[in-house]
Amino acid sequence: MGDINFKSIAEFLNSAETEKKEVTRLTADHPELSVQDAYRIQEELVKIKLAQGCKILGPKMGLTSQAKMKQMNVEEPIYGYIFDYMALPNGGELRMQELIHPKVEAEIAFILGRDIEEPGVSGVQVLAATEYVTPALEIIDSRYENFKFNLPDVIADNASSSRVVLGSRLTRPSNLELDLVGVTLSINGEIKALGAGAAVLGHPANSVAMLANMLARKGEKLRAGDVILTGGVTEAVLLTVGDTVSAKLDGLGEVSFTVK
Ligand code: OOG
Ligand code: MG
Repeated sequence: MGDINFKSIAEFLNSAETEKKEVTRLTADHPELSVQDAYRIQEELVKIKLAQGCKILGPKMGLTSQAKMKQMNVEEPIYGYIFDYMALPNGGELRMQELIHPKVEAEIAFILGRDIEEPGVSGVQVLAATEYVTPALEIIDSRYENFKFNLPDVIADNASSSRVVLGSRLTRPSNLELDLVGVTLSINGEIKALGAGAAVLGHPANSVAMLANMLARKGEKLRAGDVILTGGVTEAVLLTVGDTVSAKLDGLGEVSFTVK
């Protein structure tokens, strides 16, 4: 797209995040915005954050389950980046006043033991490169009005990344069947959503494989130590002040936070 400055759009989206102000989705004024343009904007956004001293914890996948794709009305997995300032301690507090209209989703996170750079990598190869898996609660907070967007909008907005809480227990993936791991997401003790690892592209390792392949096309790779969110197993749930949120994942443990 000729008349658009990727960097200034990235600055616009970054200010929406820091000022906690929702903005009109980009495709309302620029319906021609492509997925490729959107990733260029995301790259500029990442550069802005890195220049501000933020560190990347790892890339993440989004919209990898039918539940999420249906809820957001977007039909393709995407990736974004999780930064150090987004991490909250397990059992910690999320401050509502720092965010716009946050939602929570339960995920399985992978921690890599070595780099993955070979193109066409499979889920089996991903598992061999994975040191640990751990439960995660991702707090997403689209910068767009009413949490509504098209595919290029959400890509440019760093896949709605906002906060993340990782579980305290790390488990080696070797003896687990991650597709069969049952997941419940509860708020104030009431189950709001539930599912199994298989909801994520048949097996969460497939999500990491898809990510590796998407990055390989850009000449990038997954690195040892990267913490990778594989995408919400179920639909995301809107948060309210006073909520105590917890996810339980069979064999992996529990993760929680409260909303202040
Ligand atoms: C996009 C982010 C999706 C996931 O796990 O599916 C995501 C959104 O739903 O706003 O993080
Ligand atoms: Mg997510």
